[in-house]
Amino acid sequence: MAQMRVAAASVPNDLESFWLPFTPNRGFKRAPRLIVRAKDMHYYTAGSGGPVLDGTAGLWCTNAGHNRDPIVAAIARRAEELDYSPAFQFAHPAAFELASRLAALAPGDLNRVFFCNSGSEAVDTALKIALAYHYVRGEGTRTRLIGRERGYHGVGFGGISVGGIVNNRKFFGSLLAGVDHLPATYSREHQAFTKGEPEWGAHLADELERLVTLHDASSIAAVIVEPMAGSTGVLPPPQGYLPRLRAICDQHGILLIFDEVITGFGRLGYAFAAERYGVVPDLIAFAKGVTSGAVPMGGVIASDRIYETFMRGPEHIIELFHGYTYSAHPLACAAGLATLDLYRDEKLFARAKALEPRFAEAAMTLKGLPNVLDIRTVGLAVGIDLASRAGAFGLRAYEAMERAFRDEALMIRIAGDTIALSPPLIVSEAQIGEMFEKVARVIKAVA
Ligand code: PXG
Repeated sequence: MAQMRVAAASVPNDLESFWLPFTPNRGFKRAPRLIVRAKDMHYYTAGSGGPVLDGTAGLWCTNAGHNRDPIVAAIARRAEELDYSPAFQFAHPAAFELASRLAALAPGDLNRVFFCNSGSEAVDTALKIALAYHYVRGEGTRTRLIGRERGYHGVGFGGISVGGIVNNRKFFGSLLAGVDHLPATYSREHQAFTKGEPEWGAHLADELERLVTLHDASSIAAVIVEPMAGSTGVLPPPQGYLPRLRAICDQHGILLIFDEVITGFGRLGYAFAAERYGVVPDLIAFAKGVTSGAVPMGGVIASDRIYETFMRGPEHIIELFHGYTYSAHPLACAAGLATLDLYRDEKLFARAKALEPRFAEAAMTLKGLPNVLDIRTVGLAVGIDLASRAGAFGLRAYEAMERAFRDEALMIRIAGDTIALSPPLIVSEAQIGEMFEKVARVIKAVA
């Protein structure tokens, strides 16, 4: 059949063949939302409609805005001069340059950068480095990985195993063995309508002590958390929670991994959330904002101590049996360098920090609208919980996303019945106002 279609004079260009990721395919194909180009804060659709305001920086990634000229030019130049060079046993100069720039942005002794192509790969890379680190230093019994309920760490088997989202786990068999989870840090009862880090909840870090008592530290390799849980609805860490987690990890020789795939590159007003919270993890997973979404790239920043632990044995032997064909791809490195230049030259992280109070204030104007159960803000991110329609979890927010796109020319993200906004860091104060006015109308429309 496939052969016949290929041989046919004309292959139909319809919507059937593309199986969309994390999308209800039938609904989409009945009424597609097609984007054909983008610039700065806006998308443009296939029809004659006007610009659509990007309320979400793509999928939390276009932090410098869309199609920025210096990034586009850097990618074009690199495509002409070096399409590809092997990632194993060979390298190209821009990979070293980007790694140095990232090491300079990262806190403490996080100076060693391993490249991959997505957040999911970054997470699996970080977990594998943690396991291998203990192995090479002679503590191979440390194999257990600890994640957190409501955590999102991508869709690889490592990531869904340490992740805490039931729909990302339940279809996929037995997952990784030897994983446990900390409780989520969110409590509506104690935290509703908080701007920034809630006061309640630091004690939940002590649950790690309980897991250490249960499993023994000698079996635990690493703990992985998002400093701010993004995908499950913007859950900022309680005040003091992350330092406590760090202290408990130190006490028991457990590595601390921050998944900064969303929080990295200015979302919380700093290069990394680690800086905002004054906590230096052992490994940072990053992706998304490193290229402002323009070319897929991810990676892990490891401490000097971890890197140096691997640098032993005969010098012709590979120290870490891990890597991807497209690790440090030339186009991604070019995009990354141009993106970091933009962040620096336009002071976009500081801009996000300066806009945070205005953004939080505008978000809180939604309080009191029909079905709004909670609003959480941190940096340039907000989660807005809506009450579910009876017997139809997720339907109200789905309708809100549809209406926002079609009636208000605004792109929003949804998770269950939570709306999430996380605009590019170039957003203006006027656009922040516009965004929340549009969301207010949408929330009323789906009441
Ligand atoms: N870790 C975190 C913290 C993430 O948020 C990943 C890993 C995986 O990245 P990749 O590049 O493999 O997708 C993510 C991705 C949403 C949304 O709507 C969030 C993500 C991706 C798509 C949508 O919140 N996060």
